[in-house]
Amino acid sequence: MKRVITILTGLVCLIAVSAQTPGSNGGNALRFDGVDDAMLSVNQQTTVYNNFTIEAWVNPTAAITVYNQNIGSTEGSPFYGGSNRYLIFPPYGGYFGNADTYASAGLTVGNNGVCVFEHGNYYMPPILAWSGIIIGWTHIAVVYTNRQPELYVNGVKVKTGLTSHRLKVFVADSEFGGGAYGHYQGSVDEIRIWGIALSEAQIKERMCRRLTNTDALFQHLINYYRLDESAGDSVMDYSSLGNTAVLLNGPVRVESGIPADCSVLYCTAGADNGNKGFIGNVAACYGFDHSSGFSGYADYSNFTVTSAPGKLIGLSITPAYNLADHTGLYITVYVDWNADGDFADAGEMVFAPTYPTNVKTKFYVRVPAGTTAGTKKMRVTVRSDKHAAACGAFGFGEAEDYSINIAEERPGLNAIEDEAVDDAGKTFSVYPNPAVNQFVIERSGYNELMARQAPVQMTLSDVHGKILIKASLTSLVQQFNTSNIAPGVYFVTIFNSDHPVVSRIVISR
Ligand SMILES: [Ca+2]
Ligand SMILES: [Ca+2]
Ligand SMILES: [Ca+2]
Repeated sequence: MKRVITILTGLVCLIAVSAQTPGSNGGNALRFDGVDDAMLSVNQQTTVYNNFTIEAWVNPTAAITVYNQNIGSTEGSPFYGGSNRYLIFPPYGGYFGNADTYASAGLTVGNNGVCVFEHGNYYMPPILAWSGIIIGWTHIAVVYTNRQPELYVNGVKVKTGLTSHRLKVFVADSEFGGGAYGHYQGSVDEIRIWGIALSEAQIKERMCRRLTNTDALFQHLINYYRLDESAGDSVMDYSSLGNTAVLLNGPVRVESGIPADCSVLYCTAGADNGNKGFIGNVAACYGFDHSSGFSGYADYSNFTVTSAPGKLIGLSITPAYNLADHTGLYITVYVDWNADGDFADAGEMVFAPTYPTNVKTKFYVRVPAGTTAGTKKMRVTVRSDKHAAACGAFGFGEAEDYSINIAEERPGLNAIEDEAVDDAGKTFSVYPNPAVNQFVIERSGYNELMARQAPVQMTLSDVHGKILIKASLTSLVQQFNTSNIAPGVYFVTIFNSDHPVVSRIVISR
């Protein structure tokens, strides 16, 4: 049972959910079933090697095996029993003249990463391997420069591969969707293969729009599949080479999910394991109250809370568990206040309690003065071992994205209610009671930064006045270990402002 020492005055929430539909500017796309669907070009280029670029928009729905990258194995072949789902399968090096000194390069793509494989005689190593979250439509580009691949995700370089020992590494541009060594599962759109190594700027500048023959680099395109056809068994190549491709075993035409507004594309983030806890609920006063299971990463940006510059937003995050391992989760919340596509600007980490927690955690975020109107992305993360960065994959935990809409005036609230929210900082809860091996003191009404800057002291004492625990409350939610304290009646004293408040707590086993 939860005991409230003083009465909470603020945090009056009304819940309303608004939804917005993401747009698309990609026309049609193709979805491969991961079993036998494929798309074969009539030509495989034999003059493009060592420097080239493969890029596409992908939305994979199955995992791949992400190996440790190396330059000497045959892990891309079926012998190892891994799950190699080839978005583009690399033909055997012998096709280009010499299987021992040549290779070609293709890639596997899953919702957990990307591997680039080279293929020659007893040679099929993952020369680049990246573990990361790819959920929802995502742009990927593999750039080979002097036989060394680099991977870009949403226009940002995320991994550098090893330099090939092969004399020539040819681009793979004929077997899309995979083959005997494993099939890609998921959707794909805007496949472009270039005979040159594109720079990051060149990728970013082109990834979010269709290309025409007026593009300054158009002459270097050797395959360009828009995949916009609505029927038929072939797809057109919009490069000057006319490498028409035919569809095998019925890839399905679906609506593309290339974002309508590509000016702001976010880094990916998320975890691959929820067994040490995940995000069970995120709620925003006057906004939404959203529960979910474990998905590693999930985009809930259709859930929106509206606020205004200088105003507070009341939020809560509740960890959830499938297993008994409740060792606690570090909560970290980011907001891209200036909407420039990152969470790296000053003040964009808005909440990061220093202690891991198992319990519902309430806090307030104040919208910076001068924040422009419009939708801002909020990224909520929990991680078992430390605070999660805003970008990148991590092991145990979860990441979820939500939206904050900034209006000129916050609807439904006035200044008096804001003051009430600030006053709520004198509220402390001690629970559970009775406690077994731990109890928690939860402090409401302040954001985490204010809690750190204005710590208060607490003691746990027995009926004779002997102090057993003495600590500073420097976080909104703080746990105390009672496993070494004998069962009995105790008193928690919190020295808040002028007068201490005392709560009776029972420890029982
Ligand atoms: Ca398309
Ligand atoms: Ca979740
Ligand atoms: Ca930013």
